[in-house]
This record gives sequence, structure tokens and C-alpha cells, in this order.
Amino acid sequence: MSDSQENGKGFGTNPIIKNIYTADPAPMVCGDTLYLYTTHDEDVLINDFYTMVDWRCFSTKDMVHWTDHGKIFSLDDIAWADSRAWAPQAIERNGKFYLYCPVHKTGGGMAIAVGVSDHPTGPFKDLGAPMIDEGDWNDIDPTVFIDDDGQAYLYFGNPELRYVKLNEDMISYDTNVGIVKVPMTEESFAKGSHMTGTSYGEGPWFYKRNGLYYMVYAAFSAKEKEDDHRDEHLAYSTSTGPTGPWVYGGVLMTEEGGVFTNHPGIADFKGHSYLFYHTGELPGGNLFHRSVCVAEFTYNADGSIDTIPKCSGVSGV
Ligand code: FUB
Repeated sequence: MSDSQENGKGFGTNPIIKNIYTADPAPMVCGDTLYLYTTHDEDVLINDFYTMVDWRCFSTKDMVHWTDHGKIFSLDDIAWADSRAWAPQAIERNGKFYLYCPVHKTGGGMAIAVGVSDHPTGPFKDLGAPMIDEGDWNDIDPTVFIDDDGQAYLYFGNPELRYVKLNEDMISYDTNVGIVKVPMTEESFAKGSHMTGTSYGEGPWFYKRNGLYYMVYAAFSAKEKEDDHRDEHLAYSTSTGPTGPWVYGGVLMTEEGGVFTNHPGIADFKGHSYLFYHTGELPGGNLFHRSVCVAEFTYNADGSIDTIPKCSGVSGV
């Protein structure tokens, strides 16, 4: 899988993965390699809905040439789940790799599984039980970050943003703190048309840069409801602390993807900043057949980010 043009270092064209439908990109930089975890939209749908049974991994050293590591974790590896292999995120700690994955629990609602591996490309082994399981449908789209003081946080949720403080083992959380519900205010997430009355929808991506914490997410604007137009855009909020209060920052990407969902993944790699997202732009694309793309962007001096246009690809690094 590669594309080349221009600039001596080549040019990687969007969508990044052209041979299968992928969505929900989650980059993880490890050494000189960027690993990209994705979901996988099956070609053939069951019940005309998201049909997703496994997670995929791809890697690159230059943003142009990508190695396909295939299926790295699947519903077959999670005995207590029966469907909906949804948006994951991976992180490394003390030489082990943790892949947080929303799934549908057999006989229950959505829950968050953790796969553990000695290698970024798996195989990942399930814990044998959900790590987050509130018995409702909010437990999706985990995003994980380890702060400078070693405290790890896992945020997740649709329609509410919630978080736990992970224990050092990364497979359990501080039950004294419990599952914290973030106040869903307009100051934090802007007025919008999702169920909390804010724009926050789902797909949070939590990270820190130059002392500022960022929460990037898929969002529904207030205007979209008036128009009965419900495609997601990407937005972001910031905070001076890991648990808020969050302050709405603005729109990161308009509804350019042409499909109902979008999903952000942010990474700094070899001196460049990237937003991974998904669209419906592969042939045959639609809301259940998405494709992962990437755009390069820069931060303003105060840490704010201007709206990032959907693009044809990125230059090699
Ligand atoms: O891909 C399935 C779900 O759609 C994800 O969990 C959401 O973020 C949205 O992209």
C-alpha cells in the first residue's frame, strides 16, 4: 500500500486504506513508527446497520508507505461480547500495549473491553470481563491518556462524556473515584443538538500538549437540528487540568465527510501534527462503509486550532 508524488519524500493520498472499509482511526506513536488502529466496516451488512467484528492495525514510518498488520483483535477473542466492534484506542505502558474497545455485551448494553499484548500489533488477549460496564448504552468510544505524573485517564461516552482514573495496571480503575460524569454545559461543549443539549456527540480524543489538555470529539451543531441534518462535525474543548472544567474551543472539521459519523484521532509524529478522521469517499462508501483519512495541521501560538479542511492526503516525512 503506497502512493508517491512530489516533494522527494512522496505523498500519501486519502483514504489511507484503500482495500477495505475502515473507520474510527486511533493513532499511537511508538518510537519511529506510527501505528493506526481502526475499526472495520464489513462489505456485507447485517440488518442494514454497522456490521463490525474486528479491529485492524496499520503502521507507517513516513506517512506515505503503510504496512497492513491485518486483524489484531476481534469479537471471537471476547467471549462475553456478541457484536459491535466499535471505536478503539491503544496505549503503551511499561512495555505492554492496551487496546480499549467498545463492544455489545451479550444480553446487555455497550461495554468497554481491554485487550493486552506484548506487541503493538497484537495478538491482544481479552481480560475475560468488561472493564467498564454500567449496563447502559453510554459506554462507547474510549480514549486513554497517561499524564506527566503517571495518572492515566480513560474518557468515553455517548451522549455523556464520562471518565475513570485508571490504576497503574491499566486494566482496572479507581473505584473510590468511580465513573465520573462530566458536566455537559454549553460553556464546555457549545449549544448543540445532541441529547444533552450540547454539541458533544461521541468519539472523544483526549491528550495534552504544551500544558493544555484537549478533548476533541464528534459533535452535532444546533443548526443541524433545525435543518434536520444530522451529520457529525468535529469540535474541540480545552482545559488547564485533566478533569476539566472544559472550555469549548471551536469546530475542528466541518461535516465534510459526507457520512453521518466522523471520528477524530490526533497525533504528533516526526515534528508534524495530524488529524485522522473518516469519510465515505472510497467507491461504494456510505454511512456504514467508511474510510480513514488524514490531514496535517498546525496549532496557533495560544494552543487553539483553526478549522482543518478535509484534504487529498499528506506529504511524506
Ligand atoms: O463506528 C461505530 C461508531 O460510529 C463509533 O463507535 C462512533 O464513534 C461512530 O464512529
